[in-house]
Amino acid sequence: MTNPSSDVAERAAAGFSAQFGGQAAGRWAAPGRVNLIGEHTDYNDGFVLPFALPMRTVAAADRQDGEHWTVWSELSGEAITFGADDVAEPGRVTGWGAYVAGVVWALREAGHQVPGARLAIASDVPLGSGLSSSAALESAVLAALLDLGGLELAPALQPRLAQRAENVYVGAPTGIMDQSASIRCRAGHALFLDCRDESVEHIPFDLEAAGLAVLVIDSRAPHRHADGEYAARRRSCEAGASALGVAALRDVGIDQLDAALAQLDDEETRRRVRHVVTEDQRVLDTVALLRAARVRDIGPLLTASHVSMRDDFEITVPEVDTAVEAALAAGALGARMTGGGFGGCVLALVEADSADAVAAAATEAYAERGFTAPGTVTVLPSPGATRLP
Ligand code: GAF
Repeated sequence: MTNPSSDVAERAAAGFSAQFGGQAAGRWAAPGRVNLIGEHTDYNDGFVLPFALPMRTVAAADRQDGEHWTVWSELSGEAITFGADDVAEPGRVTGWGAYVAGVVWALREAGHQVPGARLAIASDVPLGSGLSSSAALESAVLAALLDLGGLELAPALQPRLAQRAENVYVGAPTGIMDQSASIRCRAGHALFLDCRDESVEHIPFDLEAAGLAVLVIDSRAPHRHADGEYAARRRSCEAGASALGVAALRDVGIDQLDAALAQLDDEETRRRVRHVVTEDQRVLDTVALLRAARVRDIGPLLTASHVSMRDDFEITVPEVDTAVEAALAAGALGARMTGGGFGGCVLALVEADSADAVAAAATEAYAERGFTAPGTVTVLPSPGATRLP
């Protein structure tokens, strides 16, 4: 993983000039995220607590005549153009361009007059690491198109639109967390999101004041059937809710968990339900501790979340478990996988002065097991999507 670079905005602007000539009308940035706690709860109408990363995706853009969108990406090194026919229905643009076309499609479907545009995209959000590079791309493009077109869409309504781009146009059945984090997070805070009504509370998460750091360890594990397994977990949760006669697993309170589990015949469904119900409670407990400025005390909740993902939800892989175990053995206050699973990143809450030692311990544990060396970086809660000056 690269360290957050400050020049991603300059790269987008320079890419715009090189590709299209002239200056972009503006630059819009949207971050990736880590989820502090609350995994696979969003599509169960539950609670999540992500914060935005300093790594972000930037779109340098201006309008162009007609219903044409031309998008250059630093990563692919190529420009694609699509028109009104391509956004008339989902699926016509594929690959990375689908995330951009999907936003245009979703805006038009919601009745907005989307201006034609030229966009140059640069990003330092790592791809395929479970840090929401897709949501960052969607959110940066959405911010650019809204501003360029003078379109009115309240920030609280933007995540749902970006999620529709991903769910319907791209075809990935993800929840509302990642787009909400990219658009609605604030610097120095975690975003406590109720995924049922999308109400939010910005919870102070001042790591520096507490003498703490969040270390993100990129497991570099190859994603193993992540899309199919994610969809399978959703189906299990829906089956559990249906068997229990509730609209969503959010409706099973922690006090009702034992009774609910006793009603379920299938052992796998029982474990999936137990993860979601206990994870919702861990989010609420974490929020209560953070409100009381007891940041260190959230460590055991983070680790309990990991154990639940490993044993009940079964979405971890050996590289991820190794990173968590090594971090804890080296003195981390808590550690867990973050994101959808089957690879991706681990976050460890550490004393600020022990971040290097915990990172070194993870690297050593990987070497002992013959895994590709992990990426390590410390991160601070950063701002959500914004137009850059
Ligand atoms: C992925 C999804 F995109 C989110 O909606 C969420 O379900 C997460 O996995 C698991 O918590 O990031």
